[in-house]
Amino acid sequence: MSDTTATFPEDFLWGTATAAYQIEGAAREHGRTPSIWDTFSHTPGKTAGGDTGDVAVDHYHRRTEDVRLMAGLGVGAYRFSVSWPRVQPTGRGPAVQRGLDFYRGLADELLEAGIKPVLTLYHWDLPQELETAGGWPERDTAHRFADYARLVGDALGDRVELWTTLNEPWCSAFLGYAAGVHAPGRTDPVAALRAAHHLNLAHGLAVDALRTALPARAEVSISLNPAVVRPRTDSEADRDAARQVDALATRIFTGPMLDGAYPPDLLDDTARLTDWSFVRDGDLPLISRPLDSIGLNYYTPTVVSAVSGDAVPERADGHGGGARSPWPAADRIAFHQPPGERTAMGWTVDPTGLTELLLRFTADAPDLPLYITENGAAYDDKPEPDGSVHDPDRIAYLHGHIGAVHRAIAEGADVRGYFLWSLLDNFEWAYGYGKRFGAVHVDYTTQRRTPKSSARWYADVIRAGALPPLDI
Ligand code: IFM
Repeated sequence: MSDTTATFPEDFLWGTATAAYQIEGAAREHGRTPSIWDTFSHTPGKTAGGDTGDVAVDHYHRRTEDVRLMAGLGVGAYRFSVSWPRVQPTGRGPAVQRGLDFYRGLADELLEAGIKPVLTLYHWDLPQELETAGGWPERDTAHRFADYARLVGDALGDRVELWTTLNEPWCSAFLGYAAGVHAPGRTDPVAALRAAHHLNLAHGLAVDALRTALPARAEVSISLNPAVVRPRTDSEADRDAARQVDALATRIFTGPMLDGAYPPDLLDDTARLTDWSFVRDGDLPLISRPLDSIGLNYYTPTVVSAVSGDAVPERADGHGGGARSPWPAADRIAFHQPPGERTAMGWTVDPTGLTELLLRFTADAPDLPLYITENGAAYDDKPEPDGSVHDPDRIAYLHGHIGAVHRAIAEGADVRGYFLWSLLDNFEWAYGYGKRFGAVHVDYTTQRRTPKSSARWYADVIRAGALPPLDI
């Protein structure tokens, strides 16, 4: 760990991030209809303790308090997502004004507090009716998403300058449709590949819809969670396993988005499952519409090896280790827990992966500015008797990773901002409320918010625009 101060560019954007279903609650208010996550979390056995987002951290009713909290921390930007079924119930037809008003009000409060609103259109809460009609494996869902993008663009284009189409489409496609550990809980690898393509198409169509709806100054982006894949050994077989996982995790999105084509090795690797005939003429030019920046979410690296013979491959890929794999056609690949300290998610702490990721995208997309749109860690934070919450592990994690961003900038990466995941403790999907990612602690009984030591530490970093030597 370096002990010299790392200074960031003056206009570097320091932010925090959340997502609608994880924080809002108010699941049935003002015309909101169920999303796939409402259905999934209400299905017995799908989430830890049967937790749901019905109430979450009640942000829908505490928005003003939460904006005040952020203002107190001095954050320059707030990345939030819009709940599709709140603004366009059932995923079709006209918008509900009250739903849009919630986000217009949020953006206004942020702007008044000097905080830049950063809007994500889709953070996994597909309207259930669209899933019932086939969900992301069906092409029509991409067109429904474009209509929704237009509605939101029209309503918030005057207030929001930085737009993200999808958050982590890998999770939507592969955790949702192959592994079944996320909503909608399907376990069909071909459906997952179809979903990935239709998410790509949805992104491209939404970019067009947003360009029509938004003023020219608006920036349009996407948040990906590329895997930083490392072969366990330098053997050819392990390196090939890493190549295969890289194609399934990252290039399945960046290929069509940045280069206008699916990687040939991905098509070969998955050929025994599908001929990809769901990709139609004209799709790829749409998917590769120019972007203004790329958002990257990073938590931990992935270590893989090739498995020979009949051995059952280890599946420590950090995605719940469910019975079904999220990796189509990769059944002879083992996923290993990287060595080192772990967070409460069991994810190994390794900031070097973040520098590596930023430099890879600098090489692959040299003209596109980058943002870290998510980075952070869950720990078992417990309030002290006086109510304060001390989380030195999270401070160390953030210190290491913000340092890794600084290193990447020093090596030439054009990184414009960093968004800490997450502002608040919240509903951590299938893990429920047991995993706390917040810089601000939430007492789930009283909904009381208490900034943890890491929040105060982050506020100091923001104020200084620099990373101080680690002193905890
Ligand atoms: O909580 C999630 C978030 O919704 C998406 N990215 C990863 C986070 C931690 O698991």
